[in-house]
Amino acid sequence: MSTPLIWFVFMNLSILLKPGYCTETSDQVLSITPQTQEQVDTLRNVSTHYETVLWQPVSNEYISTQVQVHLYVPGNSSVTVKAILQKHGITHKVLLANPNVLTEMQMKNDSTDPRSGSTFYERYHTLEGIYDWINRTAQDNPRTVKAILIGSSYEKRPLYVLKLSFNDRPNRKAMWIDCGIHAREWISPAFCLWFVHHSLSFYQQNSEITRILDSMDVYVLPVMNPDGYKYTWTAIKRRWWRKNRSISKSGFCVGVDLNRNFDVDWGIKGSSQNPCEEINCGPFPESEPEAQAVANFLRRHKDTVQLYITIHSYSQMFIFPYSYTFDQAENHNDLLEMVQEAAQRIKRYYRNTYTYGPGAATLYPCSGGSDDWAYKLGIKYSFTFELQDRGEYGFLLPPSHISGACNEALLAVKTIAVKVLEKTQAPANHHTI
Ligand code: 0X9
Ligand code: ZN
Repeated sequence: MSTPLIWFVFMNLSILLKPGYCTETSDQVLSITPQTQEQVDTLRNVSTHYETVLWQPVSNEYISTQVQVHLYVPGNSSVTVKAILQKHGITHKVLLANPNVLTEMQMKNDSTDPRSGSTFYERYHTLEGIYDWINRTAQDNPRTVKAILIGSSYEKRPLYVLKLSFNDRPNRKAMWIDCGIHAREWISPAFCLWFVHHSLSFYQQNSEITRILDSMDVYVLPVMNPDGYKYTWTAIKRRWWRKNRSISKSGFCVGVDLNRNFDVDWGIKGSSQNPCEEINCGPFPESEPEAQAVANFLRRHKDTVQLYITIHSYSQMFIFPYSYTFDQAENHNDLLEMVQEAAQRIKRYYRNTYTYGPGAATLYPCSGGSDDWAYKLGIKYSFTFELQDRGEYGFLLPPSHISGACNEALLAVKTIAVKVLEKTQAPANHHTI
C-alpha cells in the first residue's frame, strides 16, 4: 500500500472513531414491542420529538404494552433514536433495513417495461396514470362503464367514480368500493383497478362475479384522496403522507385525515383537532371536499347502495361497525358471519390469515370513519378492509405482491357481496299462495 493511501485511511478512521461522531446510517423501519408503561412513554416521546414516522399504530396514543410498533427512522436520527431505546432497555428488530430501495422499486414500475413480466395491474401507478386508466376504461367499455364526476379535491383535482352496470333491469341494487382514502396505502388504489379489471374480464366467465354484476351496479372510486396520493409520489421523504393536503386555518400544518372527517361521533375518539397530527379530524364534519363528495353521492344513492366497502392497508383485517362505540351493530351476527367466511376462504385458497371483527374491539375505538357513517346512513353491510401485509413490508409492499394481495381482497369482496345478495334478494322460485 502506498504511503498517501495509508494516510488517507488512517485520517478517516480517526474521524470515524472520534467520540460523539455521528455516522449517517441508512433509513430503517424498526419493530418494537414495549413491555412496560415506562417503555410505552419513552416510545411515545421518541415518536413525537424525533424525526420519525409511526407506520403502526397510526398515532402514538394507541401505543401500549405488548403491541407491536413499526417505526420509520430516517438515517440522520438513527443513532440518537437507537441510543434512547438502548438506554431504556427497549429492544428492537430491524423490519426493513433499506426502505429506500423498496420505495424505488414501487415507483419504477409505472412505465411499461417490456422486460418485466408483470402486467399493468401488477404495478403501482402515478395519479396521472390512474386518471388515464379511468378515461381509457370508460372509453373502451361504453356500454358497461361510466365515469361519473362526483366532486373535486382540495387542490381541485377531479374525483371520478366508475359505475359498472351490466344490465338495465329496473330496481337494481348497488355496491360501493372506495380506495385511496389514505395516501400512503398504495395497495388500495391498486386494488380498485384490479377489481374493475377482473369484473370486465371475467363477467360471464367467473360464476360469482357474474352473479354479483347481474344483480348489482358497482360504484368504484379509485382514489378518494388524489392530492395526498400525488404528494406521496413526489419525493422519497413524502412517501409516508396519510392525510389530504388542505391547509389549516392557522396555516401552520397541512392535512385532514379523511377517515376522521365523516359525520359520525365526529372529533371524539381516536382523532385530534390538531391539524399537525396524523389523525386530524378537520375543523368540522365533512369540512373536506373529498369526504363531502363521497357523503353527498352516497346520500343520493342510499336507497340502492346495499354494500359499502372501503379499502386500506396494512394488517390483513376485515373490520365492520362500530368503531366509534363498543355497542354491537344491530346485524352484528350477519356482518361477523360474512367476514368470517371471507377469512376462511382466503385461508383455504391462499393460506393467509386475516383477523376480523367490529372496529372498536378489534382495532381501536375511533370516530368519524366512513364505514360507521355509511352504516348509520342505512347501508347495513359496511366494511373496512385492511389489505396485505402484516408488517413484513408494510406500506412498501413490492409490486410482485400486488396480485396476491388483490386476489385475496377480491375473494373477500365476492364472498361478502354474494352473501349480501342472499340476505337481501327474494328467493328465485318464491311462489305466493
Ligand atoms: O384508522 C383508520 O382510519 C383505519 N386504519 S388505517 O391503518 N388504514 O389508517 C381503520 C378504519 C376502521 N374504521 C373506523 N375507524 N371507523
Ligand atoms: Zn388507511
